[in-house]
Amino acid sequence: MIELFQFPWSPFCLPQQRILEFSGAPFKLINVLPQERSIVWKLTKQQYYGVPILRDGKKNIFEAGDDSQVVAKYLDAKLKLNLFPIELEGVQTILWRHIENEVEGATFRLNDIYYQENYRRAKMPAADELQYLRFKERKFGRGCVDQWRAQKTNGARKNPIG
Ligand SMILES: N[C@@H](CCC(=O)N[C@@H](CS)C(=O)NCC(=O)O)C(=O)O
Repeated sequence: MIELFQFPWSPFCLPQQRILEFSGAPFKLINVLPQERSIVWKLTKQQYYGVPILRDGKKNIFEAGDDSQVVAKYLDAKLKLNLFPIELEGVQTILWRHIENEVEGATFRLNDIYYQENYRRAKMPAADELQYLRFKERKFGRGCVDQWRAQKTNGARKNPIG
């Protein structure tokens, strides 16, 4: 059975989960603690510590670069989903890097506003929340999560449809 190693609220991981759900294939989700990735490091033979990664039998699948889509394309080919139609390959190559950087980056920040609730919901140890906050603040600056929370509706439609 395919196993997806992930953070449950990561916009880099959620699409892989949705692809698996869409496919109808049996799969298992394994939540990796953001501060403790030794399982990922071991499975990738010390080549990668990010998530998501896949384990499929003896194969471990992980990204090759910031803009690669190794995991999604592996699932697409294995499960015969045709998510990357050949006639759209050019457009997809142009658009993908923006989705990868801007869309997934911004949505990650929006999900991180709820990191404490997310830890609880995923039954991840509450004691690790501090390390998560520290990691975010070292990357994005002190108070970043509070700032994202305060700014979360900026740019949102005043009268959202639906
Ligand atoms: N381009 C990769 C990016 C994956 C990525 O950035 N994952 C984050 C967490 S969801 C990560 O593990 N970053 C390394 C770190 O946190 O040190 C993908 O789409 O899978």
